[in-house]
Amino acid sequence: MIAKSKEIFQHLNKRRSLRFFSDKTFPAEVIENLVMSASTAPSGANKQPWTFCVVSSPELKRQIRFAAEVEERISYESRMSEDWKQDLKPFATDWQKPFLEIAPYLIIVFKRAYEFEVGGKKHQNYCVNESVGLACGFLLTAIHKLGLVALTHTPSPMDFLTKIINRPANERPFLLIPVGYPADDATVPDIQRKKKEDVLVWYK
Ligand code: IYR
Repeated sequence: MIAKSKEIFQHLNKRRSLRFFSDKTFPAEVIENLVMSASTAPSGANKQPWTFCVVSSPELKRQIRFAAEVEERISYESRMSEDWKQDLKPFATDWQKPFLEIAPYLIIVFKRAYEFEVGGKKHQNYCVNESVGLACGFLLTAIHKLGLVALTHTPSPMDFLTKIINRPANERPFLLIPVGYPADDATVPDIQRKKKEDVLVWYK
């Protein structure tokens, strides 16, 4: 069990967020299996308050990239604090998001704040952020296990996604996750994970 748990850690420790994608694609059925893996996550009162929208249409990807870049440009130029921009220096990010057009699939995860009952009355969901966060964790793990890469992208604000793909009023965008293969010349930032003594506290 110790050896197996070490293997799991070593495997998950190899996962990296990727910003440089290849346009190489893979079967849609793979994405469907990944989404259904995510949808096995625990959720408040088992309400499964998530919708995974998968965009492969080049035209929609183009529109999403354009709208994201409009918002990101404003964010980098005026909305983000100096501290924030300083903290992002190791990632060398800017407002340009070509990966939104290059990656074969964009999974747009929506959280469902409430459901519409018959008759139109609203029924609240519970622990929605926790639940959808867990489902996204499952999704990233499944993507990594398969040898594919992803980016948990949060253009801000994200409401343009609701409009472009025409989502209902009970859904709000949660994460935009391009999925695919890394570009041949992909690089990742030189960053470290925290050590055990900085993240784990025992009470024996
Ligand atoms: N949304 C911007 C900025 C950004 C914010 C965080 I928090 C990051 O971890 C990385 C980037 C962008 O995607 O460039």
